[in-house]
Amino acid sequence: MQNTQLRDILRDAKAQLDKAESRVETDEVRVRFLGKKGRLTEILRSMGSLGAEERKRLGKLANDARIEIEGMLARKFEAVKAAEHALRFQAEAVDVTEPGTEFCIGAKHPITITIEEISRIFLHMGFSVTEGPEVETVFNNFDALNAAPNHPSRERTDTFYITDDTLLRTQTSPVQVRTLLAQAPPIKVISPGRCFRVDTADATHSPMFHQVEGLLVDEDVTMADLKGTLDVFAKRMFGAEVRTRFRPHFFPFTEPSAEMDMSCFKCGGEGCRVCKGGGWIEILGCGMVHPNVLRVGKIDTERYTGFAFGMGVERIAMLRRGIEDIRLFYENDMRFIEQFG
Ligand code: 2NM
Repeated sequence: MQNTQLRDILRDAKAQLDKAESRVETDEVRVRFLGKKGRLTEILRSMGSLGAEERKRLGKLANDARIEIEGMLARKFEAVKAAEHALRFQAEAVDVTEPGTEFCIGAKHPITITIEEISRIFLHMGFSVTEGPEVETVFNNFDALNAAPNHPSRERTDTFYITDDTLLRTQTSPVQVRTLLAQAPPIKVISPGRCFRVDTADATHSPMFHQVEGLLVDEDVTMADLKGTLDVFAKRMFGAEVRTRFRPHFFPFTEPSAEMDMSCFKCGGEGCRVCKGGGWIEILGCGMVHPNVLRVGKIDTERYTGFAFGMGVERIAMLRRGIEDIRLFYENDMRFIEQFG
């Protein structure tokens, strides 16, 4: 009778193992047959009541069955383990020959690069860099800079007002007004930053743009210091071979005032596309600080004089890098931005 039982057990164990699909299911089969309450264990336990002969014979058969089931379990265990691994390897497979996903680490904006290049040159000549707010008072932006009460640049058609006496600065010179109010001579600063003017954007205009302005106040400062400083700047920025010239101009905050041209860095002054045939390129405005401006900072105008200058960063960047449209700086097309990093 136990003979047939053992055969059934072996057949069932084999059938159940054939169906098992995982290590967990395989182990469940082991428990059902070889566990404490397993079918084969029950048989071995029930043999206590048999006679010695019978127990010996059945004991051997049951033991053979146990060994066979253990063997099947071990083989099945290896098989499902291999199958599980194969599945997992397939799911986690990495094609190491595939090109990596490109990731963007960013690049400095060409305006940032240009501001850094300009600043470096003036830092080498002993200037400090000062910054100030983009929202300014009408006083700092216009009154302190000697702009007449009816000066056209004050109009709402030219300047972004926030209230009657606050605005978006139209130049960075209010930073220098702040410096004049806060410090005593000698003063030697440059102020890079954003400026805003009501303007329709085209290839050369943007309502938001950048300037670097400079201010130097000390005893015995003359127009010769201004010319020497700005000539060195032009040569360091555009090449040692460029020459500079100063043309009379007018600004409310300087007297006398001038615009500085440099000989074309492309054609050397022969006349080409870059200089529009003239051989000279205008790069900045400058002048000797108007006494009215110095007096805002309570500076003794008998003892001190100063020079100041201002340049458009976009214009310098466009000239140096052959960029033809100012709007490219503000479209944030990475194909443009990445070319300068
Ligand atoms: C320019 C041209 C000439 C200028 C003047 C001052 C200040 F505050 F000292 F009076 N800062 N910058 C200045 C002078 C700016 O830009 C074309």
